[in-house]
Amino acid sequence: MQATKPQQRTAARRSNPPGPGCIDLEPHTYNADELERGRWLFAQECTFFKGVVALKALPPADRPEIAFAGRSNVGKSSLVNALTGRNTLARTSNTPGRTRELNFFELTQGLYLVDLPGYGYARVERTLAENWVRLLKSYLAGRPTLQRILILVDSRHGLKDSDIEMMEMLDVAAVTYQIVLTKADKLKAGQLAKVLESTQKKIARRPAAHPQIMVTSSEKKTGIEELRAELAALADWTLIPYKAKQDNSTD
Ligand SMILES: Nc1nc2c(ncn2[C@@H]2O[C@H](COP(=O)(O)OP(=O)(O)OP(=O)(O)O)[C@@H](O)[C@H]2O)c(=O)[nH]1
Ligand SMILES: [Mg+2]
Repeated sequence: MQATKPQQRTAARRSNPPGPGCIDLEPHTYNADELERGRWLFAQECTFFKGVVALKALPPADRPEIAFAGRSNVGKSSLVNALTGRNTLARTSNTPGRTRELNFFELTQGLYLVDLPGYGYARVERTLAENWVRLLKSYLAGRPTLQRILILVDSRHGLKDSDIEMMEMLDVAAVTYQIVLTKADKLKAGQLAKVLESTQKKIARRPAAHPQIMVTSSEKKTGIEELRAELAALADWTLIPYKAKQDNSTD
């Protein structure tokens, strides 16, 4: 399992002020190179690669993956679209239960984004929901190239029991997960700060939780730049034809 070491990565940023899209107990921001890599990477071609309904159909584990998990309707597919700047890449819907497969999107050759079916939604047929949860758990706990799982949480509702259950499973499997609060446009700043603080408290002692919580709105594009920078650090840059911008200043 390739769990990253979030504490080490965060420590390097501790002296910086907070950026607009992320609020952290240990404030930090992203430097120009991190932001530029994020912008560049997510501006590259991103295509639907495969929809998977059984573990045996997973693509070869040959590059890093980032999975988008969370309860039904929290905005997983919308976030994949906002990050990649495409409105219709991943299918979104008002009706919970829209995404029914593990949808693999290929972002250049260096990264898979995996849009997952939601969990914890009572109206989805029970046997179907049980199958999804079984598939999700086996995939999330056993995929060697899974660099990080984003657990999306609707900022109006905060963490629910099904999120806690997912985190407990990932703590045991030692797979790093990071909380992303979604639909931030639906709350006032004060309400958002409260949800953030209570969520921080709830993840503080969890061994596999990334300490930094991202705050996003796919609708207003809040926090998207920062999340791109955060995720770009997980790509395999040896597989990506990237040339850093030259600094031509002559000071
Ligand atoms: N206001 C607002 N609405 C959003 C945002 N993100 C998603 N939504 C809406 O929330 C609904 C669900 O979005 P999806 O992206 O389909 O959610 P999902 O988590 O992929 O849902 P499932 O695939 O069913 O699990 C849609 O009506 C979206 O338009 C956001 O940032 N702000
Ligand atoms: Mg979806």
